[in-house]
Amino acid sequence: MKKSYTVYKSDISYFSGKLEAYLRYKGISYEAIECGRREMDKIGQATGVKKMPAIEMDNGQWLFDSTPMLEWLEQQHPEPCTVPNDPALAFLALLIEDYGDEWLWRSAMWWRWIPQRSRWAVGYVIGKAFAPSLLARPLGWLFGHRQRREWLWTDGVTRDNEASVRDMVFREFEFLEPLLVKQPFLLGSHPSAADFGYFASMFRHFGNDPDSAEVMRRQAPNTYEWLARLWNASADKLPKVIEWQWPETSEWEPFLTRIAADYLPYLHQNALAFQQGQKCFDFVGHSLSFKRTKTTVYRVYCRERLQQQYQQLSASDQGRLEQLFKAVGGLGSLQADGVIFSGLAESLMLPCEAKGETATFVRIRSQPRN
Ligand SMILES: N[C@@H](CCC(=O)N[C@@H](CS)C(=O)NCC(=O)O)C(=O)O
Repeated sequence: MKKSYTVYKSDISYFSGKLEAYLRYKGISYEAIECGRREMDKIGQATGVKKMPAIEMDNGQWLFDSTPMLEWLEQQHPEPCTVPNDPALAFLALLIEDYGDEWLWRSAMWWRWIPQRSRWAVGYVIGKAFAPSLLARPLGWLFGHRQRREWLWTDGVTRDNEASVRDMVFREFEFLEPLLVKQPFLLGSHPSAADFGYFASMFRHFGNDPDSAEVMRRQAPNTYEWLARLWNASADKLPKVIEWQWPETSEWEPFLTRIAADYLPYLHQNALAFQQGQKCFDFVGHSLSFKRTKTTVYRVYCRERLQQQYQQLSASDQGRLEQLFKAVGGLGSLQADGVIFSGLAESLMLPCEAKGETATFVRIRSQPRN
């Protein structure tokens, strides 16, 4: 029997892992289809964007892009809730989801595509999914080359800063390890949007690829355990009452600093570059800088969403967040220069009708980055 949701995904895909963990926790049944060339073409023709994951519904409508997808699904399937009922904490959960989605991507690309063992292993898996056996290895090789060029060497990563990009994951372990000893999920007793955002890089990349998975098993066993806990979480195994924690314990400080002094300034500088029509810009952050990093319209949309969510908060909730971030540099770069519109918001309103684009149109149209 056809399920109402057909999920197009891959078992090595960052955002597919995020979506599937969410669906599993919610107890939402779905039929999963592993993506190859045909499925990717189908997604592209239906949504206009050739990226996974995507969901085809039995009424012919489609969902795509994991963040608006989770938002839409949350409205349809509110229990168990994954967005805290405290509006300030809800904002924080969405901010962490976004940070996990976008900021950890670069380090995940480093760990997948730089160490030879991981590059060959994952390249082969991708090659097998997209080409006949004989061509799997050459295609995997080509894909690895494309990924390194697109997401590292032409995106601000150089021989000088690549060690810092590699080490981003260790900064996350320093944060996650003590936190996950104290509590099962990032914001307390139950999974929230923050967990799912973090899960994308941690499950299908860091916890999966040969080199980083071994590093995680040895250096971050609590994080490794959390991956399985979240993947296998369900409301009936958890306490009836959700206890959310306001993030004020000491391990949060370096993490909140990364958000306030690296990620939000990155989103701001990226949005300014977009507004000024620059294809790339020199990002300067607190712990990392990227010369000639690519301007990414999708991340202008991410900032626009966060700004709108922040503006909807009451003055007192905004005040609590300001207070939380005060010691680590404040939330100034979230608001700096006002809302810069990406022009993407309308196309990401879900669900969407199947667009019926031609495969050629989707192929020649440039892919949005993330
Ligand atoms: N913003 C999108 C990003 C989706 C995305 O980047 N998907 C990757 C796999 S994790 C993809 O399909 N890439 C196709 C490609 O690189 O050609 C989301 O949150 O779903």
